[in-house]
This record gives sequence, structure tokens and C-alpha cells, in this order.
Amino acid sequence: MCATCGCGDSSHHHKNERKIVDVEKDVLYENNLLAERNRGYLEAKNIFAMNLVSSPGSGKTTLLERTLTDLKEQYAFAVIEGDQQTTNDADRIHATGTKVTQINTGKGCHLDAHMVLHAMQGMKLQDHSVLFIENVGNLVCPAMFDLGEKERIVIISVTEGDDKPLKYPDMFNSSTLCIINKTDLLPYVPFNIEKAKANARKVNPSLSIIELSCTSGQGLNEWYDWIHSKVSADIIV
Ligand SMILES: Nc1nc2c(ncn2[C@@H]2O[C@H](COP(=O)(O)OP(=O)(O)OP(=O)(O)O)[C@@H](O)[C@H]2O)c(=O)[nH]1
Ligand SMILES: [Mg+2]
Repeated sequence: MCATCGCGDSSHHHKNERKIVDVEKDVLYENNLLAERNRGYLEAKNIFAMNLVSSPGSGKTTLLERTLTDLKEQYAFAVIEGDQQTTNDADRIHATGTKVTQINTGKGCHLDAHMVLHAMQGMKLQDHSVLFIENVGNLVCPAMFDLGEKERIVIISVTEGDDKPLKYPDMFNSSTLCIINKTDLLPYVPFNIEKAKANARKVNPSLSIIELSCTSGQGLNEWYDWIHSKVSADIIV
């Protein structure tokens, strides 16, 4: 079967295949160069950057609202918000008193390093601070685009099904921490948390996992302890 469009006849696409692969390679090569530039900028300013990725609605913005509010005395925070449309999430972050920039990607399904570079240049980020980047809700494409972050955090919520790590392995494989959110809903949904964890570790044996509920607050302290363990001492206010 043809790998390009799934039809039964592979002969008519073969001429184009190499071109398609090259373009994709070029896009990612360019992105990786810019991601390294972002990493250098962040390191020079001693800014600890985390990239939050998940499918739409898993609770990225809610987790940020809780975190920015609970830890505001301990860190200087800034947030870059990524969505296809609206400033809804930036408005929610702004309400916590945190410096925030919204990137609207239009038809784009992920943030890339170039967008983040521009956002950072416009924000005048403070030295010795913590930067959260909330990616576009999408469990596929953001996995390919390094933004120059230090840590990538994948969030799944218990309403999504415990098989997600196996179905979207790239995202779980490229992340360092997995947060399982909405555990307050566990009594109402058929989600096997041990199976979800085993599936996540199957695709990434070194993945750290934290279970929490942004609504009840259960598990948030473990998430805050994880941040404290990663952020260097000279970043703390
Ligand atoms: N029951 C429950 N609901 C939650 C929890 N965390 C978030 N929610 C709800 O889930 C919905 C989506 O949350 P958001 O924080 O907007 O999710 P998001 O990942 O930022 O969504 P996108 O930016 O659109 O991808 C909201 O209605 C939240 O109130 C939780 O721990 N428990
Ligand atoms: Mg959001």
C-alpha cells in the first residue's frame, strides 16, 4: 500500500516521496538550531523553562493557575501560552498576576522554537526566573518540536483512557515527567491508574510520574517538590 495517501497504488507517489522527507527534515533541522539558541539564551539568563504538553483540556492552564498562585512567593514566573485561537488562557494566567504572552498559531498545531524565540524577546524575561510554556493542546505534533526547554511535562487526565501512552508514544518518550491529572474523577471513570503508569513506563522507562488533582489539590505538593528539586537554588526568590 502507498505510504503517502493510503491508496492501493504506490507507483504514482514514489517520485514525490524523497522530496517530502527532505522538507520535513529541513523544518526539524531549522527548529533544532533555533531551540539550541533558545536554550543558550535561557541558560545565560538562568531561566528554568518547562514545556507543558497534553491533549486539549487535560488541565494545563488549571495546573498553571494553581502553581503560579501557590508558589508566587518562591519564584519569579513568566508564561508563554500557545493556542490556535483566543487569548482565553493568557487571560486566566494574567488574572494570577503573572507576566504572560499569548501565541496564536492559527492553523498550526504546535509551538515551534521560532515562535518561542520571538515571544521571549518581546517579554523581557527576568534573570533567575521560571518560565512555563503551555503548548497547543495536541498529543502528537508538539512531540517533534524542541523549544529549548529544560523539562517537557506531559499531562494526561483520567478521562482520556489509560492506553494513551501506547497510542501516542513520541510524546511520552520525549517527556521527563508525566502528570496524571483529574484523579478526583477516578471513582466515575474506567481508568486503571497502574495500567496507565505501566504503559507510560513501557515507552519511557525513566519517566517520572505524579498523580494529582488540580480540583481537590491532592498530589499538588508532590508536583511542587518536583519543581523545587529541579530548579537551582539561585533561582529561588
Ligand atoms: N474534575 C477536574 N476537572 C479539572 C481538573 N483540572 C482541570 N479540570 C477542568 O478541565 C477543563 C479543562 O482544563 P484546562 O486547564 O482549560 O485544560 P487545558 O489543558 O489548558 O486545555 P487547552 O489549553 O484547551 O488544551 C476545565 O473545565 C477545568 O476546570 C481536575 O483536576 N479535576
Ligand atoms: Mg490551556
